[in-house]
Amino acid sequence: MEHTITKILVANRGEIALRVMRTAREMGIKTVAIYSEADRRAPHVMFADQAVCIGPAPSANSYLKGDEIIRISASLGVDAIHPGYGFLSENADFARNVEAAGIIFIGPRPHAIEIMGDKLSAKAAVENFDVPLVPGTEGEVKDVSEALLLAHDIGFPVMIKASAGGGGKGMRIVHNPEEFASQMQRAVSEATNSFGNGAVFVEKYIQNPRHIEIQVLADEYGNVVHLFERECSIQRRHQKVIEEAPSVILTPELRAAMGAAAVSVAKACNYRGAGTVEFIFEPGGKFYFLEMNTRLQVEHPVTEQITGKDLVKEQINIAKGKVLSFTQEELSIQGHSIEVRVYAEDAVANFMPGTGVLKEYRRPQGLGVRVDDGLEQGMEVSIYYDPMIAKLITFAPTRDEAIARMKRAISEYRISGVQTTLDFAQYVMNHDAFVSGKFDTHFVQNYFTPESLIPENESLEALGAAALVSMLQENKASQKTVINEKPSRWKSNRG
Ligand code: MV4
Repeated sequence: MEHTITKILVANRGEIALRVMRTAREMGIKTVAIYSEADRRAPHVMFADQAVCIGPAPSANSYLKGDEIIRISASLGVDAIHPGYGFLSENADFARNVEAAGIIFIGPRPHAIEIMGDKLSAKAAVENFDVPLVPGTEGEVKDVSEALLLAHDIGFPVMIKASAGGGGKGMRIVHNPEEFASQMQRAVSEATNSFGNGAVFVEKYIQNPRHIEIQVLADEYGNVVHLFERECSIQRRHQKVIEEAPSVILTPELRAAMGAAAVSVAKACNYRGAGTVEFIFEPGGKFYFLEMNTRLQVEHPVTEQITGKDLVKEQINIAKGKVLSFTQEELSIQGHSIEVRVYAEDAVANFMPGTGVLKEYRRPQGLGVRVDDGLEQGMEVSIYYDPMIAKLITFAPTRDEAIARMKRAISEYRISGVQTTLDFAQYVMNHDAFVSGKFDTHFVQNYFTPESLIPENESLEALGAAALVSMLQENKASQKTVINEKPSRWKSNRG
């Protein structure tokens, strides 16, 4: 059945709210923004056709007030709610309440959100669908000595994972049998405290994997396609920092096999909408399903660049009840795309989040450069929300050209008032391991130290600790200066 959508409320803020509204407008759909008191003048509010303040800055009092958002939607004649990512996007109860109010939830069915929200139920769901799983326990392990026997069978090192965890939360690596019992006890109590669900399971620990995910789209009628992979191995403490598509490591055969596995995962939970199936990829070419993210992801633009598809438009058309307008065979990869997440963090100070006013904010432009952001010059990066300021995306015919374009775009970006991770991203773009494509999820840990961002002729050894301190202070002070002189290589975007 087809539904009409003439007005969408975007239950989110920042770059993703703007991203969704842009497509809605292109489709002739009216937009409603919700905003917190801290976001009164935010670009997503200015862009929307209507905007409603829903409370004070803390998310719990504003962007997470699901029932309030539904009430506002009903009162404004909203046909559909787009949740973006984060906040309410993977909340099955919210999705259920939206639909119960007679409003379309632009996303999967609540049932699929629930199944994929729990790792054990996700594994159980895909069991009969020919999806490769990391060797491990059949389901939950409760008895420690029984679990230890299973761990021996699996072979050390193993990983203990909380079923209710996700995105790296509630995981423990166990290298030898002696530490197994204590680690398992800690894992269970941690899971109980953090998630209210102490269920854990054990898997073989894959030592040096790459993190590769597949974008899928599914319509109401069981048609499912994949839009190839995103390489997300460059991350720090489970926070992705640089993503790209396609991955240098995949052959057409592996790509087709991972794509087919991802489609199977979607079919296993009767998926609808846009979703992402996460895999770990072992050196040698084996890959294993980890989890499915039942939302539009931060890094979706790189997929849009290489496929030419607007993923938000596809989401909306699926929500309208339309049949997918293309088949798998009609999809192909054109060119290469890289995304750098620009965080208000100080990479030199262990990526400490910073706050402050964007004194100067000038985006790079030009061929093959896309900036998805949600702030303007003069606005404040506050403590209340995610420190991601922007996503800088480049697109070019080849990977080398996409890297060159990214280096150019980073050097063109002007941000002062807050420290950003742009210089860190430039470091990665220049690193042999990144350029050659020979990297894994340990890239940051293996290659990055604060000294990486200090020009070679001023290395730590040469400077001594006292000199380093004064140099860092100088660096801080330079935040307040207008850039007109040519700063040194790595400092160029630090102030
Ligand atoms: C793993 C793994 C290795 N072996 N599971 C990380 C996030 C969550 N989706 C699952 N994750 C992983 N699960 C097994 N059996 C490696 C990761 C992993 C990772 C682990 C440590 C440090 C960085 C990582 C980055 C991506 C994935």
